[in-house]
Amino acid sequence: MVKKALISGITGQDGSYLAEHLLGLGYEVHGMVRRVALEDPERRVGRISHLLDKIVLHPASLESYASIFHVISQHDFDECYHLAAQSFVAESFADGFSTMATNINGTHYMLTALRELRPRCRFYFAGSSEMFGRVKEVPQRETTPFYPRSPYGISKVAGFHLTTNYREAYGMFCLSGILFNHEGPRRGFEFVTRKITSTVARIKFGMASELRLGNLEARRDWGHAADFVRAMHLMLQQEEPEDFVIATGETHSVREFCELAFAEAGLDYREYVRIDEKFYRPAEVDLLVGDASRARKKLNWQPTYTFQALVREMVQADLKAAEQRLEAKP
Ligand code: G4F
Repeated sequence: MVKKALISGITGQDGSYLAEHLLGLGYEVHGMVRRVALEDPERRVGRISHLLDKIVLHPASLESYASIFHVISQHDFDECYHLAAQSFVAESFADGFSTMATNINGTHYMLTALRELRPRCRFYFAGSSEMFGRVKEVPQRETTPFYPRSPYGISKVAGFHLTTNYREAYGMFCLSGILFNHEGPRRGFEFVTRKITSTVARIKFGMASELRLGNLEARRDWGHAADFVRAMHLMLQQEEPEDFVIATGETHSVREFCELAFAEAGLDYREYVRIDEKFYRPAEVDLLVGDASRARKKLNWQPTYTFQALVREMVQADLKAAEQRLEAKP
């Protein structure tokens, strides 16, 4: 029997890679999309434009329980991947109220509707390394206590506990993936990796002269999103629901990312990168590095991309896109 999967946040970086992966495994893939996106597909569903004739999109919003309930009532879903969220940490400092409301209520609505309508549907919650925040141990693993440092991190801790509670209180197959940073050419431009690689390309083609960044010494465990979505699927295939940390186990600074990315385009980052206080955060997460040994052992998962290969792919994709934009100009 063909399995049916529902993905919230299908238009995002992870949603698009996950949809491709599940289609490749023979799934029937459904996605929840905001109505505004459906009305403006060219601009808002770009990452899945190549999949539109293979997937089913449903209008729904994380702010509306009724819309989520309606989507879930339509099909007998086997698996639900809840990826939709306000996911930009800096924005959560600017507007903590809407981040908390959307992320916490959205997760609660998904779980409640599933419990009501599809209690046998397996549920994946997109947890985050931001839940570890001011880290209590290095590297961080499933048993490391949480200490979130942003409204976004706090909202993810709440989502994590909601997911655990539905598993324990109602016996549902619910789990959280605690994913460390994962990037790729489809990453949003507001996140530091894509901000760097897209600006490198603009500098290379004379469309920008500098790159303004905040904390260059912040360190992250950066993997590739295509590797990480494989782990999401594997988690839901376990016999018993259990949470997993997904990470590469390597940590690099924003400065190192800059150095490699500029070098990939034949440039020296020191000539272009300027520090701008505006991009510093009120509270920072300085050293995130994950221990994914549970996933390696139980899911037989491991990343295929090295840090260098990730940076190279992102820079090359942005160089190509910038060149095409230049050629398209009259
Ligand atoms: O790329 P970032 O904005 O990602 P961050 O905050 O680590 O969060 C991302 O990864 C999490 C873990 O998977 C997700 F939960 C979350 O949704 C998101 O996908 O920032 C990375 C680091 C930070 O320390 C930031 O202070 O880069 C530093 N940074 C320095 N200058 C900057 C900048 N970040 C951004 N976005 N822009 C800058 O100019």
